[in-house]
Amino acid sequence: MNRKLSIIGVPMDLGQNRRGVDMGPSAIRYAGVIERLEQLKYDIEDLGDLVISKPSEETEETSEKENLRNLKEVREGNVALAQKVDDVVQEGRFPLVLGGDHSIAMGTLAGISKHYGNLGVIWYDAHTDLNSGETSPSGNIHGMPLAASIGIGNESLTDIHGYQPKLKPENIVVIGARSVDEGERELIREKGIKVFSMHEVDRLGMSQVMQDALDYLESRKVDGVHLSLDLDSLDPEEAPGVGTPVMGGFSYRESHLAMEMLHDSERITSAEFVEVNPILDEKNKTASMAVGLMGSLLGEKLT
Ligand code: HAR
Ligand code: MN
Ligand code: MN
Ligand code: MN
Repeated sequence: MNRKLSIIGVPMDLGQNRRGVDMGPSAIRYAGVIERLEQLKYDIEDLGDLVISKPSEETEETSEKENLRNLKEVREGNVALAQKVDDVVQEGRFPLVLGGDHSIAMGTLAGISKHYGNLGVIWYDAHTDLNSGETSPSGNIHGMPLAASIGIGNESLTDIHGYQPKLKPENIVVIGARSVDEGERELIREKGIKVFSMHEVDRLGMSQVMQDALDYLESRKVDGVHLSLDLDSLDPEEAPGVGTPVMGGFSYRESHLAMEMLHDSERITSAEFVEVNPILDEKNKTASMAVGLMGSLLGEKLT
């Protein structure tokens, strides 16, 4: 594991329409992320939070027409994030990105993927985030980052950082899906995207699913693996601080095991933790959970 870690906060809330997820990075910092990871003897550089601009009227017009809420500002924030992440990877450091809503995955992947020939991704989420303006039931861009990263959707999202696609559909593994829209289902079928839904996890258990996911990426000969973890993958009873909760999610223990297995695989080269919304949370529980999972991912062990 890369011992040099750079933390980037992204107070983005324009990819959806509930207040509060822009405070995710603060909540995660307050839950002690730096102290926790310092104990693991990482060389940590905290790059602070990006500045995200407020929505304009021009944007509102596009939202109506293209079904893409806050398109201009979401793009701008992701363009800035892509450059930050690009610099971090260039310096040989591990980028750890704190969200913010899941639209920021477009910028993270844009900054990372140009450094790899065959990047893989683990998308740990209750949703598959494979919508575009055409298929989205909400117009919320946080439901679109995975589609944009494979080159599907509006050019200003697919082209962030000046190239596309960022990912091959066959290098994606989704884990935890339990809310999938019709258009997303079609895309999964058409592109052959590997999805371990809650059904598979119930049948096989997390241990087997995670092993299968890692074996699958190994068979794809990926040269790096990005973990994109949406806190709504967890059950809302345990992680209530998210904007789009879906019942029937992972327990903390299952997720902790998943993170440990990812750590032990020595395959993870970057990560992001998104959708923490402290306004909807109970006593910063969800942010604390995110920090706990980061600890497990980065090698925290009892013995
Ligand atoms: N699929 C729905 C939509 O596109 C809900 C997306 C929910 N968003 C996230 N991302 N939190 O995983 O509107
Ligand atoms: Mn998501
Ligand atoms: Mn989600
Ligand atoms: Mn354990």
